[in-house]
Amino acid sequence: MFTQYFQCGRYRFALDRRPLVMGILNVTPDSFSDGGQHAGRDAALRHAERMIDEGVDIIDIGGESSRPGSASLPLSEELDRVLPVIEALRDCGKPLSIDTYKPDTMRAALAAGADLINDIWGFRMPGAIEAVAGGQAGLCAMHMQRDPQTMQEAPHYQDVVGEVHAFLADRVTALRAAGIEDSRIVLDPGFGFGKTPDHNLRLLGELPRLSVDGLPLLAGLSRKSTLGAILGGRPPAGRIAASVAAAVCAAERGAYIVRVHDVADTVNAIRTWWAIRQQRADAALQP
Ligand code: 9MG
Repeated sequence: MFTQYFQCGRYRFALDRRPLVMGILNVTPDSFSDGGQHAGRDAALRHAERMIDEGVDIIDIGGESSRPGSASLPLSEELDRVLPVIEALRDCGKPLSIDTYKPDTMRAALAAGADLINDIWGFRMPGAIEAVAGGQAGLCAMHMQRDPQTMQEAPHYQDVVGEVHAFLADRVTALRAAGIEDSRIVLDPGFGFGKTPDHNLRLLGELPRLSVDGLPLLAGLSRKSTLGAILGGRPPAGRIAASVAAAVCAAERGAYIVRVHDVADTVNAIRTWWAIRQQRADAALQP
């Protein structure tokens, strides 16, 4: 049961390496933090190239916004946005993640060359587990209370850490029941998905308790509103230092993947933190 590596499609990462930096590549005209500037294939590809130069480890491609209040995108539109980007980046040398909860998009993305399925619904949609069960793709199962349209309407928990952990344990059971190996699974508490700032800070503080059987954790706090709240209402573009600090805090608490907008700053911070932790300057240079 205990796994030593994370299988991410064509790539395999040791679990004792420095945390991986997942760069966000939104192919959505209404993205809350980049103002839609990467909409369209060519702009997305330029952004991906820049992230690769900056040292990204995984590229997370998303066609549908999941910001609070956002509505779902028709399947055909999601496919039109993400498939050309996956096809163009397939041989870029980095694992490609697809941010989707739709089983049909999962299948098409895997056929086009995606290495990881990042599902904010935690593979709860009918047919989602069946779509990903075969093969070697990594699977990120995230916690969300309610759905993106309603999740920030007074989120409530008796015990946020216990409830999120129980949810993640349930998803692990469902994935294992479909024959999926532990080495393919990553778990995510879903910062900002049906949580107040205090819920998010509690989850971050207690992150080590959220893993299930030592499975790796992904943390996504980049530019999120909790950081805006901490900074007295700063807009997303003013949350970069806070995002980097949150990524390092998450790494310190055991996150194996941090999902971020600001790749260069996060890679530098994570490498520096890792070198300090390893007490070896050359640790920062390792991939
Ligand atoms: C798509 N997306 C937006 N925020 C996210 C987060 O925190 N985790 C994961 N896995 N995906 C996210």
